[in-house]
Amino acid sequence: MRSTSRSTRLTRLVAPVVFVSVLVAACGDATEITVDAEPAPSVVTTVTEPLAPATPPVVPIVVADYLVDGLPFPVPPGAVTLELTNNGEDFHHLQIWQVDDADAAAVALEAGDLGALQGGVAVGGVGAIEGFGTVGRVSTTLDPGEYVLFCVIHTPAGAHNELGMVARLDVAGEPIAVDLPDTAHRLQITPYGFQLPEEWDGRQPLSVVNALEWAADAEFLRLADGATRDDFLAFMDGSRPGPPPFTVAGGVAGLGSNRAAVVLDPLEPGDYLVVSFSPDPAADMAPQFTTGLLTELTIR
Ligand SMILES: [Cu+2]
Repeated sequence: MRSTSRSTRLTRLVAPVVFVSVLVAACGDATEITVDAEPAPSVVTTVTEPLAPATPPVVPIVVADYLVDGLPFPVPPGAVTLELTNNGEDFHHLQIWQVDDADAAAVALEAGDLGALQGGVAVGGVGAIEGFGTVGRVSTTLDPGEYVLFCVIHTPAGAHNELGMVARLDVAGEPIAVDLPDTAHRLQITPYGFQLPEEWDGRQPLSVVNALEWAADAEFLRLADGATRDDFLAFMDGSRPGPPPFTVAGGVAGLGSNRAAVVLDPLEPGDYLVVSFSPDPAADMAPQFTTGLLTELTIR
């Protein structure tokens, strides 16, 4: 089976990369990580050197149709950069929630029970991306504990969590003293809608702050030529047949109340929608894009 062999291959491929990237980032240089690097003793010794300033360590997560590759060892607490690689043909995002019992939550998610997340904390994953090999990067802060990584996108193939796109992540060990990347640009999620940054040209890192009392997301959808916000709404309610009138372009997946995350990837010039797909507890759990979290954004 294609998915099984790919899973095995990715696990082998990714494991040493993760190890090296976390260690290397801890000593202040998270720029280039190569696949054939091995966690050699010389790398380990450099961790103790007090090099600064540090950037958040990179935590690479690979997804495909329809799996999420988990990490075989804990990630240190603190600021991290989640680096999502979509090695599938469908589009996928990376939701990351802190929960009391990651194994129980994973079983429930695979059974289609999102109630398992209640009482957990959405910490800001990577918004949906598409195109084989596409990468999306979001910096966020992880406290020690258990997490589930998953995709809840529905496409004609089904609900991706029910197709197996669930994995666990443990955060433990010595904290790494780094902050989220500095940004001059901020997108706020407020009770009155998205408050867009005033002078952002799409090329610099963007801080996303959720000022709501519940989780929300801020995903970027690039509209197809001539498509409008109404075409998006018609597609979502099923009244517009055919392919999506947009492509997905990253952003921040579920982000809990009063939390911040930083989108690192630039947006190409074009017409976008900023959308929250999260359920609205103040409106019978209707998707938030139907209750105010839907805004147009043009990048020139
Ligand atoms: Cu998916």
